[in-house]
Amino acid sequence: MDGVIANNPGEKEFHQAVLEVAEKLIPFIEENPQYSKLKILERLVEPERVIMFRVPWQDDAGEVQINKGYRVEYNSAIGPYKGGLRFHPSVTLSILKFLGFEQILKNSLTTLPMGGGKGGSNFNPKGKSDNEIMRFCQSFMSELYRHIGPNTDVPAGDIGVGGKEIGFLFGQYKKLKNEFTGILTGKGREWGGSLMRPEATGFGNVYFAQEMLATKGDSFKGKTVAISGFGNVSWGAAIKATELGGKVVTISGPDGYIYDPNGISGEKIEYMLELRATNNDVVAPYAEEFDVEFFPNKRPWEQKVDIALPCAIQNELNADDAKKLVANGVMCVSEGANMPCTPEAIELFQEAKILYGPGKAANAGGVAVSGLEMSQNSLRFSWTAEEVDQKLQRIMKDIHASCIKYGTDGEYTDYVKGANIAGFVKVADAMIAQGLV
Ligand code: NDP
Ligand code: 2IT
Repeated sequence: MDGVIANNPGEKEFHQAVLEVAEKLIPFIEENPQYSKLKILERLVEPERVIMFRVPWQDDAGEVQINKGYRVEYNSAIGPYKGGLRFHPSVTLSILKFLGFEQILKNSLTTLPMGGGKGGSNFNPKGKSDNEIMRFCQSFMSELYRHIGPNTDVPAGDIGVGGKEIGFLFGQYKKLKNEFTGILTGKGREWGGSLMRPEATGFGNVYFAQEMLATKGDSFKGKTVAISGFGNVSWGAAIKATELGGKVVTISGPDGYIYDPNGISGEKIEYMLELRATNNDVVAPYAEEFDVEFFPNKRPWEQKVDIALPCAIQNELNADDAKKLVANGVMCVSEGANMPCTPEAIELFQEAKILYGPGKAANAGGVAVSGLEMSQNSLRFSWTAEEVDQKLQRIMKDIHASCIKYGTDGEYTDYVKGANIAGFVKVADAMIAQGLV
């Protein structure tokens, strides 16, 4: 860790992500000296390539705006670089390196041939018109296009990048290259997208939680569920948790959270899509629309629930939140977002021996269906929604089984340890086989 901190000064989110992995991996590496001898972990923390570029664009008032653009091509040992693009004002190199590093192990866990990468911009979509978003996306792709390709690097969505942005990015790539290829995933279903990709992360997260609950002979039926965020992942999680008999009582935004004691289901879930499409960054209008309570500047974790699904952003659930959840008898926490729980919160969950699924395992369903989209594009074929959903369920079961295999000690499964070791072994063995490159 001293080396990582010295070589990547000030990148605190990146340090946090590496520490979480290193803590669990180092004892395993010590027992398997082929990994330490060839310095696999030391090589893994260093991205293969980092691209940083200028993104100039013009707003509706004719003013010139300049943002930073990035793509971290982290590791290609088991497949082309793969991972989302995040457009959010908080984006820095540290955030994208933490996400790219996690993505290597997550993609390995999916069982599909995908390396790890992540990119994005500090562009703030809040309050922007569709024309502004389009001009921004075109400018972003005018540089990115030369670094990506269906066998090189295949970006997708993340915070602030959904179907609309993927469309604008794809259109610009196609125009510059004169090629219709599967260069991005999360495309529209009419032009090469996979059915179920929008739902995949949230559904996958609930499938993973369902597997964890099954180890205790339990399920979502009759359980109360707190979800944070109101974006793509939260939406999918709310649909599936409700379908399996759970009652979702919260969603949240940067402005606070709403508590709906009757459960967020049916048209209320569809309303989340409207909220997201306004680009307004708030969840409060839900409270007015459905006459429920809004808690400004608070997080949903203070409510008494059986299951918590953090689906918004990194470090959104800290030790105080974890204490409240545990005191209120939470039995399962499954991360839809990447690194939403702080290290102190994770420790509290594990001490209390509750079921805790880390993002790299629990939210891998999104990138897994992206991998299936790549396969469909290569085949020039498309599977039905049922076929994709079945494959997704199979993959989430397999990821859960890998976590059990590497993370169980006696009665308790440490899913963090399980996910980190299982994800690492495949990448490490591929790196050894491919020599010092
Ligand atoms: P979206 O942009 O669709 O949604 C993110 C949501 O969270 C937005 O509504 C956002 O509002 C809100 N949000 C931001 N900050 C906070 C906060 N502090 N408290 C509460 N809500 C907040 O993104 P996604 O749903 O795609 O991504 C959510 C998380 O899931 C991210 O951590 C992402 O990395 C992860 N993830 C996404 C996958 C995908 O396929 N999309 C796959 C795997 C993981 P606003 O944007 O207005 O700030
Ligand atoms: O964090 C993630 O796994 C994603 N944002 C999805 C990446 C992808 O390539 O689908």
